[in-house]
Amino acid sequence: MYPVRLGLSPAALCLGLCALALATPAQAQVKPKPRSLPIVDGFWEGPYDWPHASVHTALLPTGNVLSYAYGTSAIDVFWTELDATHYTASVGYLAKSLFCGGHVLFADGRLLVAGGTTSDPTFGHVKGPTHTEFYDPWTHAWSAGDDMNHGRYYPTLLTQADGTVLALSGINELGEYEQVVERYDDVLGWNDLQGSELLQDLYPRAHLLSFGGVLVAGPGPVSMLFDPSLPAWYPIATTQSAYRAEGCSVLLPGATDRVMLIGGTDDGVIGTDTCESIDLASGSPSWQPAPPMAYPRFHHNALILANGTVFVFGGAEFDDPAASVLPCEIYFPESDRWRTVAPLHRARLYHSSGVLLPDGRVQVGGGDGEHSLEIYWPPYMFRPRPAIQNVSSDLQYASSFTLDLDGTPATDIERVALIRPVATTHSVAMDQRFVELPFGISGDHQLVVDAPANPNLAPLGVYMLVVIDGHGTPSVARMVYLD
Ligand SMILES: [Cu+2]
Repeated sequence: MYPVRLGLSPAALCLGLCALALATPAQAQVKPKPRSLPIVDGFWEGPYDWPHASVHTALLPTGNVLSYAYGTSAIDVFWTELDATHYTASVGYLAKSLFCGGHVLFADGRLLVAGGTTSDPTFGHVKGPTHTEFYDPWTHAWSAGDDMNHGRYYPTLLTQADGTVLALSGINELGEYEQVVERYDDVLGWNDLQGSELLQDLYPRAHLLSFGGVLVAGPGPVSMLFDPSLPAWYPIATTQSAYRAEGCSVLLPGATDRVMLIGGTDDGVIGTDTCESIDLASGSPSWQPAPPMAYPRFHHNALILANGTVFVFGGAEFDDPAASVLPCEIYFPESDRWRTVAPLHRARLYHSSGVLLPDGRVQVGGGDGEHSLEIYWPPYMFRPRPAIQNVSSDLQYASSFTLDLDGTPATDIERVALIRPVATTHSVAMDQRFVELPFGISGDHQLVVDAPANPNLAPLGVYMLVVIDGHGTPSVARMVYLD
């Protein structure tokens, strides 16, 4: 491993930008033309040169960010761990090719990576290995996990209520679509769910719902509901768009079991700006049109921000790098509207990824051949922010806990939420969820908060805890463990 150092510290940057923001209202009177301000549109920091294209990016419980890519052989595969606070990175090599595998933060805080690719990606990678690896964020070391029963290239991993992990789909070791769903349990290892066979798309858009069912929302048009306890599959609804390949699917904040599909491509050539959503809590769920984005996109990513809005970056309007979409967009679930925000510095297309950081910024990297990293500062980074002074880092299901605020009046707080750290690749943010918690005021600067009672709403494991004020401004997150 060797260290990498980036140029600019967040503190120095904030000082510069805050000065810019403060200087502006007076200028606005003589210059009414709309202009981009960080406090309105956010700000993209960077780009920084990076040792690899970040095909896979995962937030770790330490607050550091792990990313990795591909190489011409397994020993060529770089990984990096970035300390996004101090802007230092460690770089190493993977023992196995985990490129195009699946990943989630396991319940114990290690990153579980399953599958990958067995052959040189430049010559077509058509077989999936059975191997799995764990990355330990505290020792910065990889170790081999149990082999799956089936090889998987382009699988999705999804954490269940009890912290076990499902592996869905992927191309197996024979080069065929793997139809069996298997489950990882750290005592029992990997086991097939007998009777779970279903031919699925690669990297299925899977979401755990409040009643324990799993919605697989494409990218194909027929949305399936999977009951892992039986197991059994049921067709639940058909999308209005035929196909949403390379599009995104988000379990929406501010609702239970509401999922939105964002963009994608039906033919692999032309992207769509259309979106649609489904409410699985309704009696007869069906896909309904949602407001379109300002730009058609595929190969984009959609990440839940710290204030419960949905940030979309990257992608292209059609299959040409010249058609890259640099402007980004934020969806506001409460008002059901999109807003276009600051443009990326670099195109973020196929094999790009990103994660929400604990301080509320978004780290973005990759795209094939794009050896760079840039960091989005959402508009809330430039507003006065509420702050958490003290909270237990170990939360228990169905119990309340006190949360002390640092100077922020308790009456300013409108929402308290747990945000699951994500691992992203191929437009899929595995395990992404934003869980709102009921709370009351127990002092001038103190809240009493109810931890989730239903583990399907918040599976066992690590979360970022945030408080959000009436302006939609979130605090810096505290990492907590829910069990
Ligand atoms: Cu790939």
